[in-house]
Amino acid sequence: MRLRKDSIGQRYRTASGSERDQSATSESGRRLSRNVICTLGPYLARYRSRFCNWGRHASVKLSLLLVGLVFLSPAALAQAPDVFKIEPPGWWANHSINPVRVLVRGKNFKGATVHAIGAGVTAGVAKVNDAGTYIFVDVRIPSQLKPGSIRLEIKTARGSIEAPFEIYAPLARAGRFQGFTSNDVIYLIMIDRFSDGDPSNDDPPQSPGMYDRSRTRYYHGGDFEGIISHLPYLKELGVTAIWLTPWYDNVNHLNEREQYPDRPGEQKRKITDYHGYGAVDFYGVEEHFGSLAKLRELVDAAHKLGIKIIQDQVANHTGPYHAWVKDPPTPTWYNGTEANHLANVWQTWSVRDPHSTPQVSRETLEGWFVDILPDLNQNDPECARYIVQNTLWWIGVTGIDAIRQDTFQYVPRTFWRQWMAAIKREYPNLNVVGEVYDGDVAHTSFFQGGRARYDGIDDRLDTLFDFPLMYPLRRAFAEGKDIRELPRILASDALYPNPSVLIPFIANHDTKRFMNEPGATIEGLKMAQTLIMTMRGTPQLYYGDEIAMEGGDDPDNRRDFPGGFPADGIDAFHTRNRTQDVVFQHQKLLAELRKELEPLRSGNLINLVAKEHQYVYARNTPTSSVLVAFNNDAKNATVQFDVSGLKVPNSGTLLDRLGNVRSARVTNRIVRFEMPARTSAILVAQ
Ligand SMILES: [Ca+2]
Ligand SMILES: [Ca+2]
Ligand SMILES: [Ca+2]
Repeated sequence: MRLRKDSIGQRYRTASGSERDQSATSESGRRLSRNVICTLGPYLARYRSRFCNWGRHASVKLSLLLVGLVFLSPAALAQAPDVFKIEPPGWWANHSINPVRVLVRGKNFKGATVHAIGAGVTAGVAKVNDAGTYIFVDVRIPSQLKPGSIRLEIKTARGSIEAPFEIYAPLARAGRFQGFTSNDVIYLIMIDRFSDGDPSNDDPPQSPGMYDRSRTRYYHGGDFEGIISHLPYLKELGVTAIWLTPWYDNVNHLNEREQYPDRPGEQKRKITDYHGYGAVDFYGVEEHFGSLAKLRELVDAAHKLGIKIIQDQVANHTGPYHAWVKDPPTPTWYNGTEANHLANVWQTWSVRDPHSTPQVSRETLEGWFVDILPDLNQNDPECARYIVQNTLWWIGVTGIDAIRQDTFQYVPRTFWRQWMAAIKREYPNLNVVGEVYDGDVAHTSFFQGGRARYDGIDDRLDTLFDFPLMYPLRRAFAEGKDIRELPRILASDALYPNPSVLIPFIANHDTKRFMNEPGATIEGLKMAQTLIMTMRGTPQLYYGDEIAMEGGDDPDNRRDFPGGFPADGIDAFHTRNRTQDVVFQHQKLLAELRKELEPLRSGNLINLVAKEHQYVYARNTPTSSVLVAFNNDAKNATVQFDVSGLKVPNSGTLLDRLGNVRSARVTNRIVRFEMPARTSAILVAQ
């Protein structure tokens, strides 16, 4: 057994890195069998501290183990059970999931029984896989059990071994597990590319040679510490929630399976999984980013400033180097095997097509991404349960507020229904946004929960990113095309069970930067910012857009934030050039106005003017209205419309809080004003 406690004592992980577990442990087995007498000393020394920690029974257990070892032959010892990993490594009393289903990975488990040692905890019947490398066992935790360490004893005819299991102290609920609302402004951070606050983890000892800032697909050093130190910057910008790209432990060596050119036109080369979407340990934290303790520090520090944290979770697939790929816990854990699987064909419409068949949608639901990423089979009840518990574990140990779920449409909605129900049962306020990367409202809206679809399934998903709005937003404000595409898309809002919670955005880590669109200008970017910050739902910003960062397709859209990497000698967090500051100040002002003006957060949306280059809508509560106007033309425009039915005076003057419209007079319910070329306005009653 090669488990050790991490720095905060909340969990255990393998000493050598999960992807090397098996080779490392077979070495341990060989060492043990070669010479019992020679290896007994160091073997026991390795475990002494654990035995000492286990209290008054420790000396008895140590004696039993000694007796066992002395009379076992080396061959028998080699066949004794060994434990590599316990998932989850702990759980809570009084949790909505009890018993918790524990997955033990190791070897020589054939015929094993599991016995829980400690304070009334009980272990159910052990289910062992054919290879004897996994045990599934239910661990039931009595409701009044105090936090602390217990042990799971795994016994076979060849020997026994004990593995630690933690009973966690639950985090206080106040100020945690909050969910985001339309009062929030979300900011997406790609952890590796935002700020390097701790150079000591840039080239970690367990994963050397993956740090090189000159390579677009290597680690660049960004980490939790860098985010902690820039929380005040985000606060100043008006951010109230941060979506962090995945922090799961990714593989500790170069990824040879996925090879891409560093830059377009160059030769393919090995890459790193700096982006975090190739988990090899769903209970681990990527060491380039920091530790679980540092992550918890980040969540707490953000909460202190009134900033929520959104975890990026991936339930569709693992990285190609996950230990499960060579040795799956069940025969159907993945959809197919490394040697024999479907490739994903991206026929996403087939998943919602009432005329489709399971055979047709299979390639989309079960195919491996880029033919490489092993596709988890959520129809396997053990796999489904693993994912559900893993989600609840992260929420419970970190205190996060919401989840962004990756590749949502590639997983059976029957699973999402079960997963969402489990989340809401334990954390009713926590919400989930799903990634359905598609510009068609008829398609995206199908995946929002709240309504059973033709197949009788309501997947219960809270909300979605507004991809359908992103495309026309870019065409209008970057390319200068017909702005009426925006109200035309919004006209389809009724297809969503709840459009008022959607997440409008300009860009994310999978799109090119707005400034790289043909025709993009600072004026266009500012109008796009005005739109998402005054639109229904919760706006989401992409790191660096507030200073007009440029970048083409992935990975060029993930450049290092200027200022996050001290060696660069620039610091756009504090010192911006004129252009950067114009965009930053506009974004900041929009956040202030959104905070101040309730209609922008919770009002209904009424379209008032839709012309080729001008667009005006109102956001209305029962007591007040805010008018948002755009002139997307290259020349000034006169805008005029009727304000009947809005909460604005029938006569008087409206004030543009963005300062672009000089005088907007209302006369006999008609408002009329001049708008300068390529500007937006937020008009309120004086
Ligand atoms: Ca670092
Ligand atoms: Ca790693
Ligand atoms: Ca899938």
